[in-house]
Amino acid sequence: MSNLLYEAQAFAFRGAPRFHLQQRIGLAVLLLLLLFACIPAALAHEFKVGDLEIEHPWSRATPPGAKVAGGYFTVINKGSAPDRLLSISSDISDRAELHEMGVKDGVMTMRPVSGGLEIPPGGKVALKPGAYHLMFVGLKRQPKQGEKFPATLAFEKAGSVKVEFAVEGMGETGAGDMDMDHAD
Ligand SMILES: [Cu+2]
Repeated sequence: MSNLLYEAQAFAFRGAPRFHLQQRIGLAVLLLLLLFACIPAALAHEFKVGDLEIEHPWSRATPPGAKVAGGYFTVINKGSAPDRLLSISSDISDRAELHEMGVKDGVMTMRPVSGGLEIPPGGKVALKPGAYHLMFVGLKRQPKQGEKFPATLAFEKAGSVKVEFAVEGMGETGAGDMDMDHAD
């Protein structure tokens, strides 16, 4: 028997197997954590048009009878001129509006953005719960968790681009961001 094997065996008989088991469980937990950490990245999707990148458009499942659903994504402008998000359309609703949140007299309100949403050159604008967001108004059906629905975004300079909104769970707030109910 080689010295190495003998040593390994001796080590094993001194309670090493238990240590190894714990190590293995630790490793399994770590791998699971890594796997879960990778899931959002795997679900992330992006679209390009001109100098713009549209990252991870997502919406939220709605309860039966709901008339509106939110829409969120990030636009990155890699160009040297500002662009503007002018309009959004989708078969899922009668229309889509661009909203912004604000506080008026201590009350959180949202109002339509007029004149489009500027995307500064070399910058990005995030549409997310509690901030700028899309609102699909007059839902023709309820978006279901796990599906994707198509929409078209129209930009002033870059033109139109078809994207897909990934529908997430009803409670999804988007990476822990503040959430608001839309009661309109
Ligand atoms: Cu809104």
